[in-house]
Order: sequence, then structure tokens, then C-alpha cells
Amino acid sequence: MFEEKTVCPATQLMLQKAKDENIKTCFDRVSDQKGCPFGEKGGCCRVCSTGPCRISPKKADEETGLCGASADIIAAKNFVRMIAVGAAAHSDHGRGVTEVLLLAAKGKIPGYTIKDTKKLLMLAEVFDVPTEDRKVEDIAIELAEKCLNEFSKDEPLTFLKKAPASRQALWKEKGIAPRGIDKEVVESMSMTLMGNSNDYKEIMNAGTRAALADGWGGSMIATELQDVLFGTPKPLRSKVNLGVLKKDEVNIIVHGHEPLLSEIIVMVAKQQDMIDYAKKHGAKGINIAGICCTANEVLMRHGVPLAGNFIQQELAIITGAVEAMVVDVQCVFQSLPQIAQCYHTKVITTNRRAKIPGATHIEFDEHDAVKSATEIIRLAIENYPKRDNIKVDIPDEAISLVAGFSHETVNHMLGGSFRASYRPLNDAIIDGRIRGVVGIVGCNNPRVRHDDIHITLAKELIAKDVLVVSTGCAAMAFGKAGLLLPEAAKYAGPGLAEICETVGIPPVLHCGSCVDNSRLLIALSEIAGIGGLGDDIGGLPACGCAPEWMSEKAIAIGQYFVASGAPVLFGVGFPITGSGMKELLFEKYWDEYTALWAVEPDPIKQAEILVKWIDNAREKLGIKERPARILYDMAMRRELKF
Ligand code: NFS
Repeated sequence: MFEEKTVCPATQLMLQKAKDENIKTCFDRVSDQKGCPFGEKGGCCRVCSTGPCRISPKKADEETGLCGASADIIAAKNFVRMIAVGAAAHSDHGRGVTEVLLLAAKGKIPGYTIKDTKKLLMLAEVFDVPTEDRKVEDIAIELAEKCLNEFSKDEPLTFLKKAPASRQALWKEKGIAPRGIDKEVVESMSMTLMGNSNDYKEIMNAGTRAALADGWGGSMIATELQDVLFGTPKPLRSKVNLGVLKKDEVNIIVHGHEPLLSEIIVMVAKQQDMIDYAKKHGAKGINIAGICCTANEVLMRHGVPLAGNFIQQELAIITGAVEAMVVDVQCVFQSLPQIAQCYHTKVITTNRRAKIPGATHIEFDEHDAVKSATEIIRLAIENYPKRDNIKVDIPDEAISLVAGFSHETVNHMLGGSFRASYRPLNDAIIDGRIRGVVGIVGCNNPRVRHDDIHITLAKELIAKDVLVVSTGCAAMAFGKAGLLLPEAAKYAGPGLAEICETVGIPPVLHCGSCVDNSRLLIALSEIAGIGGLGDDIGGLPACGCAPEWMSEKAIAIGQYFVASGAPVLFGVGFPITGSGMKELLFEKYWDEYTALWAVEPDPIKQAEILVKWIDNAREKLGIKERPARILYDMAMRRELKF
């Protein structure tokens, strides 16, 4: 009955339970909310109170807003506002991590230490922080101060220099090399004010700067400094889906995006006094599981299992087995406390940016993170005896996976510890065993069949020898389908399967959370830098896709990938209308960035488009045909001239 809504068996089971218990979830609300045909295409202008003005998608070339604004301008303003919000959220995250690194290095916050000195030293070099004869803490303080300056400075962002030189030159020439992250977000917002810029190309340029400030700024700072604080991920095994919840343990779900608190929760939950406290309350132990990108963060570094992706958040509570759902920021449904009322679950908000009426708020204080974490875990434990076992139904699904593919790991696995390098990957692409690389990233969206588009697309691609790298909720969908295991090489084409078997990697690599898309930017830059495939990201047989996207963050990510030279395909739908914007994003960008946007909801057609992009890039690089293997006989050998 729920098969048309989701391919995930655990989700189907929980939807039946929700129905039996008369609880509404986003899977029900999607039919109540039909969506606005004007807004869907970006044609609804709400930037002043003369409106809202609405442009019909079919009459985009004729209709204007009350002020005379064309469909292009309205769509561009809406689009850029989405970018700005996405970039703001990622960058706020990055700033928080930087502040914690600064305090940790000063020894002011117990619980946090510097775990990855190698990464710290690498970053010190990028940021021109002297390292000789200095204490690690002093290096970290100066690095953190310089990273904080990235938010407000007037010069181009420091991480831009990790991009290929040709791309940096292009950004400079087009005037879109981003300066301070906050500046770019503010300027792009200010330009969308009623009566400010009425040139959609200029507005898009401001939005592009904000997007690049996200990818090469806020997100990259978040990822890299988290690695310094919590360690750079390495491959590890874990499990995914609601079956990771335990019948006889205190289940705590960490949900949201920032690992600052969840890292400490994971640490404190392992302490013997906490386990004893749980036992005192009748439980066998404490089980931490995650939802959304907080889950990906603690999975990548600790192997904490994933309870599910974005649209499973309500269903996790509906299992009846969750003592506490601890949320930080982003992608958290307002409905959670309401659903939790039907069970014993406590929804605990922890960040002033993301409070929810009806939830218990325990403000996370990084100055005493252990205290915050202890308070939360104790509350969850004390809630365990209130669990109503009659209401408990935990699905069986808990699928094994391998995650932890940071760009350093991929480098190391392919090139070996002796000479870590992307060279073997480039060689495999050149000789055609790997046709190309596609990043499948992003959310779930109840408007499309849950997980189905992700999984169908990934299977199509790996069968055609395309290596898939993944982040966010997409990566969780792949885990549930068993694609994050080396054994999934059986779904891959012969070339990719050979690589997977030789190196021992899955054909789909879990590279982390959505801010970790910045890892993919660095990987692409290194692939371009190694040589043999041109000298820019633009023109590589590599592209991105967010087939079930929903968040404004996805738009920011897509725009920074396009501006960095990787074509991007979105599923579901796309919020632009007006011939100018369509022409710009879907066509002209190719000449500007050697990359463009496209939209296609059907996964089979998505695969065709992505493979076509890859094959076109291969053709331009002169590597379209896989070099034939020639077996020389004696006569041929004699003819060889040395
Ligand atoms: Ni990305 Fe992560 Fe998931 Fe989408 Fe939300 S969790 S930051 S936005 S829904 S992938």
C-alpha cells in the first residue's frame, strides 16, 4: 500500500503503523499541500507588499510584476535568496566550528582537543600560518583566527587557491572570486531588495559569489576544521535504517547538522557511570543513532549507525522506541514534538537558531559541552521506564555499509600510503575502466518516491562504469540499498567492478555530510592537478546530481559546483522561469563555466544525461574510446621497432 510512496521497507512498515495509530506524517501532508504552480517555477514575487505578484509559467515572456519586474528578475531574486540562505546556514555552521577550535586551542573548553595534527599543519600551510618550533595549540589559535577573518575580509577567500589556477583566473576575470563569506551573503541579499538591481545576470553573479563563498568558504572551513577537532574520517563499517534502534537499550537519536554536540554525546554515552545509570533504569545500555547530516558526521568518524534519512525523522519516533531525539540545526521538522506526544519520546532542541514550540530546550553550551551532553543523556535514560512496550515496533532492516571516504582516504586507497595520489584514478579514467565520476548528493523530497530516484540512478550509473561519490541523505539511501558495500561491485560494469575488487571499495562511496561536498571540490581540483585530464575542473568527466533535492542548501551547493566547472542535474523540479534565466542557467553557463544546470525528474533519463555529459567530456579529452588491448604474437613483436 505504501510502496508507491517509498522503496524503503522499514518506511513502509512505519507508515502502516502511523496510519493504524492515526498519526499524520509528511507522507500524508504532501497530498494536502498541492504546491503553488507560480512559486514552483520561481514566478511568485514577495519582495514587497505591492504583491505578491505572480507570473504564470506559460506567460513568462509577457507578464510582469506590478513594478514592471520581468519573470527573469523575479526568478533570479528568488533563486539568489535561496542561495544566500543555504550559504548562510552552511557558513554559520563553519563559524561555530571555528569558534570551538579557537576556544579548544586556548584550553578553555573541556571535552574538545586537537585530534588531527597532520590536517592542522596542512591547513596552516594554506593559510600561511608559521609552524616551525611552535606548539600545536599556538598554530591552531592562529589558524582559527585567520579562518574567522574569512567571514568578513575584503580579499578573495584563502581556500580559493586550492582550485586549479585556470579556474581561479576565470573567477577573477568574471569578478566572482568571493570575498568575506558574510559580505557575499549580505550583498547578494541586498541586491534582491525591491528597486535594487534589475539586471538578472548581475544578481546571479552576486548569488554565484555567495555560493562559491559557501563551497570554498563556509562549508570547507566546517569540514576541514571538524577534521582537525574530531579526526579525518577513514573507512569503517556500520549499519543503516530504523532497525539499528534497540529494543532493550536507551535509544537516543542525534538529528540535524553540526557534530559539535553529538561528538560529545557519543563520547559521554560510552562512560561507565552513564551505562550504569541506564542499567539502573532497566535498560541494557545506551544506543546512539543518527538522522540527517549530524548522523553522517558521527558515522564518518565513529561508526555511529544511521537510523534514517530526512523523511524518516518522524517515523523514527513512531517506532515508539526512542527515548530522546536531540536536534541541533537544519532539516528538522516542526511536527516532531507533536508526534512525540503520542509516545514517551522527548524532543530536545539544543540551539537557539532552531527552537520548536513543544520541545524541551537544553541550550548547548560549548564552554561546558560535557555538562550539556550529560544532562541530555540522563534525561533520555530517565525516560526509558516510560516507554510503552505495546506501542513499540522496530523494523528489522539494519543494512551493513562502509563509510568514511574523505578525499584523503580515497587518495590513500587508490595510490597507497607510500605514494598517495589520484594518479591511479586518473589512469583508470583515461583507460576507460572508470568512465567518469558522478556525485549524487542531497535530500529526500516527499513529492517523489522516497529513495527510489537515488537508488535507480546510482544503479544505472555504476552499471555503466561510472564511479558514484555521495553525501547527505542520498548516501543513506545507497546504504539502505546495500550499495555502500564492496559486494555491490556485482552491480557495476566490468571496468568499475575490476577497480572495486582490486582496491576493495564499494562502487558508491559515502563521503560524508552536505558540508562535506567541499571534500568533492578538493578531490576534483586534485584530479585536475594530477594531469592527463586537462587542467581544470571544467571539462573533467565528472558531474553532480541531486535527484530528490528539497533544501535551499542544495541550490547553493549546485551553484558552487556549476561555477567551479562541474555540470549539475536536479530532479523533482527547478525554481526558475522566464526565458532569460532558462537560457542563462541551462545553456549560456556552458560558455561561461564549462558547466551548466539541467533538470530531469526521471532517474533513467537522468542517467542518460549524466553519461552523455561524461562521454562528451571524454571525447573532448580524446579518451572516448577505451584503448583496445592488443595481444602481440611473435611476428608482431619482431616488427616492433625500439
Ligand atoms: Ni543536505 Fe543534510 Fe538531508 Fe538535504 Fe537536509 S540532511 S545538509 S539538506 S535533507 S541532504
